[in-house]
Amino acid sequence: MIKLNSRSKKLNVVVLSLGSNIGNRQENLRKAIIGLNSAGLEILKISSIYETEPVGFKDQDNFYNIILTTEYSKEPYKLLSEIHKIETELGRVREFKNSPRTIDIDIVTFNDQKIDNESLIIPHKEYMNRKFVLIPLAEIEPDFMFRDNRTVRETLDECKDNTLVKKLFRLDDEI
Ligand code: PH2
Ligand code: MG
Ligand code: MG
Repeated sequence: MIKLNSRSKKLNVVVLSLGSNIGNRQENLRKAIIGLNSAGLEILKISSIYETEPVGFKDQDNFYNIILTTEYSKEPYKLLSEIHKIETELGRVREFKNSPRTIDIDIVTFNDQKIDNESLIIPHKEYMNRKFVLIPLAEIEPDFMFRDNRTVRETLDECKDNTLVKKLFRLDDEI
């Protein structure tokens, strides 16, 4: 009997968007990445950190946002429950829609899967309208193709969001 190594498992490519606008934003992002890695996600690429103006509810502090590309061997709902655990551990309290948060981890895409129900929508409904998602993703994977057959670069070219998204620095050395 040949023992297959774990690399032979089917791996899903998952794009994640992380944001923080309470407390030590850089530290919150760093801890979230470590949490995701401990939960079984293999981190492929990490964008720079971007300081971004809030989209939606405006009366809150600027965010730090980052994009990760990852590989994951389990199913989307398992990932969602791992994400909720990490968000809770990092002190996230859900007050109202788009309220300030220590950490928010959103699944942007999960392979080319489409899921649409109460607890989980994939791809993320708003990715095409958010420069804080598209600019960091374009930094690391400009030719990545969404389900609609448009690349990140093309989606960004057509995005009408005009909030400020300012590149700061890379986290890699600190993880
Ligand atoms: N997240 C939101 C709503 N608005 N704005 C910025 N700049 N960054 C975010 O991560 C963000 C937001 C909902 O999750
Ligand atoms: Mg979000
Ligand atoms: Mg979220």
